[in-house]
Order: sequence, then C-alpha cells, then structure tokens
Amino acid sequence: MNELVKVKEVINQLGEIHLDHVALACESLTAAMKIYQDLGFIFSDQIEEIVEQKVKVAFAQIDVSSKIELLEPTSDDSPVAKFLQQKGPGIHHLCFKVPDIIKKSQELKQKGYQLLYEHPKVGAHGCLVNFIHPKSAEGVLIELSQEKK
Ligand code: CMX
Repeated sequence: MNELVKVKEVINQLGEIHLDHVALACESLTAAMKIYQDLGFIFSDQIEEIVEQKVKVAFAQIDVSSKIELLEPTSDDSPVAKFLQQKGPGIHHLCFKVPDIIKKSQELKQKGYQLLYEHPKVGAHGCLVNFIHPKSAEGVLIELSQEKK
C-alpha cells in the first residue's frame, strides 16, 4: 500500500471531529514558550487575550491541524489561576474541533455529559466554545470548538 492510500484511509477514519489543541496552564507565557521554542516549535506572533475566560494565550502549530495552546491567567479569579493553585502548571484541557457545536452539545447532554455553558461562548480566534466538565469525562476537561463562520 503506498503512502497516499494510507493517508486517505486515516482521513476516512477521522470523521468530522479532530484534535484542535492541547492546552497547558502556566504561570508565565514567556517562560513556557521558551521550552517549546527550544524544542523547535514556532509561536504565532500574536499573544491573544480571551477576556471572557480571563486568560492570555499563545499558539504553536504541532502538526497540520493541531496546536499547543499555552494559558496564563489574567486575574486571580480566572479558572486557570484556580487550576494552577490546585494542581500547579501542566496539561489543562484537550480541545476538539467540531463542525456544529450546538448539535454536538445537545447530543452530549442527551448522553448525560455535563456541559459548562447553556450556550457556547467566544473563545480563542473568535471560535464558539463549550466545555465538558472533568467530573463527567474521567477527570479530563474537554473543550469543543467550532470555527467562526
Ligand atoms: N482538568 C482536570 N480536572 C480539573 C480541571 C482541569 N482543567 N479543572 C478543575 N478540575 C477538577 C478540580 O481539581 C476538582 O477536582 P476535585 O473535586 O477532585 O478536587 C474539580 O475539577 C472541581 O474543580 P473546581 O475548580 O473546584 O471546580 P469548578 O467547578 O469551580 O471549576 C471548571 C472547574 C472546569 C468548571 C472550571 O475550571 C472552568 O470553568 N473551566 C472552563 C473554562 C476554562 O478553563 N477556560 C480557560 C481556557 C480558555 C480556552 O482555551 O479557550
């Protein structure tokens, strides 16, 4: 089987959901960025503030569709500040890109998952986002994100 056929087979198995980013909570974006820059990753020039989530974020592409997102809290009552106090820096959440966040949230609610928001909110890059509470996902905070249209 040649490489192109293998790649097409994998793409067919992926369906309509894929990993968008792995988010890492840190005390300082600058210090955390250095680690991944030393590994060879390149961050987009822009550090974005997501006012709604009380964080500053920096992204580096890790493959054709996925990124690392570094998260630094902008205030003491940010969910990321609370996470850092409880657990220290480390992996904070996984984010999966979905084509229709309202449809996906409804499906998941019907299956008994606890979604954080009744309606999606605006996240990084203007995407619509919602989260599955870690208590209903085996201890992992899962973000769902839909590209802005
Ligand atoms: N991953 C795994 N477990 C987590 C967690 C995380 N990121 N955040 C909290 N928890 C755990 C806590 O350790 C705690 O566990 P125990 O009860 O066993 O001690 C439990 O979940 C409850 O945590 P809490 O902080 O006391 O509870 P809250 O309900 O106040 O907050 C959460 C948890 C997930 C609702 C809150 O962090 C939140 O709203 N997160 C979503 C928003 C967010 O994280 N925004 C930043 C990302 C921005 C972006 O990328 O767009």
